[in-house]
Amino acid sequence: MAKKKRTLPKAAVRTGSNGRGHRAPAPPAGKATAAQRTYTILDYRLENPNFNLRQVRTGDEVRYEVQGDLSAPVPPIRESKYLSKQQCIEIYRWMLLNRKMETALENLYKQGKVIGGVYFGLGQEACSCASAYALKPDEWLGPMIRNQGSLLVRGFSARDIMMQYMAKAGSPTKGRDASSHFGDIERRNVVAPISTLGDLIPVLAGVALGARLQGRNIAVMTYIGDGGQSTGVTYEGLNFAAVQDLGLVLFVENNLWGYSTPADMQFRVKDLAERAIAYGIPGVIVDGTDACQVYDAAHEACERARRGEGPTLIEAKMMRMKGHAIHDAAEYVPKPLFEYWRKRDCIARFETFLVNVKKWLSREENLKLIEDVDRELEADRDFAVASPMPEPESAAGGVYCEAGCHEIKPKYGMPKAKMGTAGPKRTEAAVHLK
Ligand SMILES: Cc1ncc(C[n+]2csc(CCOP(=O)(O)OP(=O)(O)O)c2C)c(N)n1
Ligand SMILES: [Mg+2]
Repeated sequence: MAKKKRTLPKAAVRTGSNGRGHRAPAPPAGKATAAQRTYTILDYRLENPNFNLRQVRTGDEVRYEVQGDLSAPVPPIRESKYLSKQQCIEIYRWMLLNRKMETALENLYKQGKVIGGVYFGLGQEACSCASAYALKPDEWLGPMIRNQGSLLVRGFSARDIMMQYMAKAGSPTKGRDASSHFGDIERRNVVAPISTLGDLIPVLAGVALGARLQGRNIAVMTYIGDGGQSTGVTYEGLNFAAVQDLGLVLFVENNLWGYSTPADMQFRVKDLAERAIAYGIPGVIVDGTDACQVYDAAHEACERARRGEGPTLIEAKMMRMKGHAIHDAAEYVPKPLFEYWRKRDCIARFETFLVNVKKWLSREENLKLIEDVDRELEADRDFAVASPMPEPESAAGGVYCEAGCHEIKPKYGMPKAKMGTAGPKRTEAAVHLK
């Protein structure tokens, strides 16, 4: 297993990738001195991309150029330490369903059948599917908008997701909300995505705390982008999870863009996994286009969570292969960058791994599996298209929680808290203002 040692001063002297970089005085060449500490970031990748983006201004025009080497050969899939043949094939199937469902959604949008926009996780299917696959059914997931594959793994069908995008009466929110803004706290243990970036992190930490109060250490998983990780609430939520040893598995999905802002203009650390050092928790880097690496890191983080040892930050490096949403043609992305990452397509590489390298799927079995996914999807799409829109009279129902509309019960047992006998506690303010 590749281990990367990095001293903090070394990270601090990294020159900014777009020429704006700070230059702290370089430490003496050679070994770290006694005054320098060394931290370890586990790096599962089989390649270390060596390029960055530079902003170029010509008059009013701003564009980005890639600097560095884009010619490196495509790495193989790293064999999993934990996944069986059958589990690998299952993850591959989820990834296919994820991609094909999004292609179907794009077509539905172009036919005018979608209400609102469509968000894509193109190129990120390995990260969504293999991460959620590491959770147990009674653990919790908080997906973001690109993690539609995670929703499939947690038990939502492509039909649910397509109906949601079309605001149909039978969709998870019965036409009340658009895109992937839905969850299921009763059966599937999925917290709905929260638009304000980072807010899912303290919420999921709270879920882990709730489970602990009920006597269980569970793994809870959520995601944040390279852009969203800059928010204050990311720090607050992860720091809270760290000091409370809560089983949060945070995937930082570094897909190189936040809207049209390149990652190189979003942060100065070389790898976002380095942020883990400041929280006092493990930081791991994976190739987000390699399902086996994603699963292994997620599995190890979930096991740590179940042992009650606290959170893990996993940085998954990949590329957002479309614009922010369907309205965005991503013209600002340099074409060679797309070409580089297209060669690293997570599905094509996993397919090669399963069919040619491991020979766990014959060509015929693979074709049958793909046909099977197509058939499932077509049936779901036809059902979704034919299903009715909500009745206008129902619009005001189910928006606010009415008394008794749903009961929130402890999932794992009664909270282990003692009831006091001294009556209500006096507030601090009451004491001070006396
Ligand atoms: C706190 C907050 N700031 C800004 C936004 C607007 N916003 C929505 S998505 C987005 C870009 C997010 O980029 P990133 O976190 O890298 O995720 P990606 O879209 O690449 O998956 C922004 C700025 C928001 N939703 N919440
Ligand atoms: Mg991003």
